[in-house]
Amino acid sequence: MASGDILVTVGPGVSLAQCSDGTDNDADGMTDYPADPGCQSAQDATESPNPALPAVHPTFKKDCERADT
Ligand SMILES: [Ca+2]
Ligand SMILES: [Ca+2]
Repeated sequence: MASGDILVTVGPGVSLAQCSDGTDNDADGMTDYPADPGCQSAQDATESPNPALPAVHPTFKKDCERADT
């Protein structure tokens, strides 16, 4: 890396928020706030849901399979 290369300097201790960096950081097909539901604001540090949302309840699925037999 060239010594003159500087990435993004926002301020001391502040990095560019994933929800405003123009990249689909968590690869869910949606990029940045407000398109990505994981972003609570454009300043949200991550695109991942916070807290993570359980997609399917394991116990619920087990109940369905049991009802099927
Ligand atoms: Ca992003
Ligand atoms: Ca995303």
